[in-house]
Amino acid sequence: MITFGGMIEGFDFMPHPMEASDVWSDRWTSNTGITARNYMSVAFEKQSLVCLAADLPTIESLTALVNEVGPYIAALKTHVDLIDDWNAEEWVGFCRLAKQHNLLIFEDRKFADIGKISQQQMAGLYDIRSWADLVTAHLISGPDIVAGLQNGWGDVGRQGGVLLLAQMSSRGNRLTPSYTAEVVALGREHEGVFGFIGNGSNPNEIAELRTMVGQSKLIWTPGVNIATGDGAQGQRYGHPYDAVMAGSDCLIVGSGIHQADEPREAAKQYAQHSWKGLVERSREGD
Ligand code: 5BU
Repeated sequence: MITFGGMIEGFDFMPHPMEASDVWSDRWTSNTGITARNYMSVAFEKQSLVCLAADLPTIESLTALVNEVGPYIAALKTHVDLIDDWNAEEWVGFCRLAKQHNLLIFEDRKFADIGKISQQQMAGLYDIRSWADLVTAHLISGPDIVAGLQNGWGDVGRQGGVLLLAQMSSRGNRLTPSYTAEVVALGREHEGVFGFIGNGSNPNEIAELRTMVGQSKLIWTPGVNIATGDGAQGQRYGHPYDAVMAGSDCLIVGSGIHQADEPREAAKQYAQHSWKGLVERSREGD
């Protein structure tokens, strides 16, 4: 049930549900794992289903961006290997800052190797297992990759969640519908998998993926921008509201925010579209 309650600046056109379960509906009751619940709680508190794809080249620029948009996003997605001045010491400080903003940290590493090597790759120079709350993986090498990644977190006494790539947003990708179905069939049954990556540029594909996935896992979608259509180098974009209405639980937005003239205003807008979609979706009983 949606209960009318407090309102925050910028969201006064929407009533504020009292409990996360009001707005997440079956997704909340069907997902009791720590990563899914943490994400849904933070998204509820911030009224934002936005994950910032923070694809900037220096720790200083990343820090400034997170300070600017932190209140309007629920998660922070990184590609550690594109940061020119990455170093362990400053990275620890940056992750602390992300936690001060109550953000889940997501390394979009797209692991793809055999289980044992994936476990070792969670360590290494970047030591992803020590700071990432979630990571992406392809299932191309078979199901043991999920156990390998979970063992990686286990090696440092942490817990985390894996998002399997079931679809991609880029033009001409090779993740065919039959491959998507196989990924979903396996991932649905796996405790270490808390969700799937879907193609945010195409609401029909998201809806098909949602039908396959059911309620018990989340769908996170890159390829989202208020300016829909083709992006740079084969990227494609769909609208944030449409993606949520089609069944996406998290909008991964990069250039729509970090290349905007006013990143803070842009983040706020994406948050509003996403929250409006979630509230309307819950009213429709989805
Ligand atoms: P953009 O600037 O909003 O296009 O950034 C998209 C981000 O999402 C970028 O970090 C990609 O690595 C990431 N991404 C994607 O665009 N498409 C996919 O299918 C997957 C990840 Br998986």
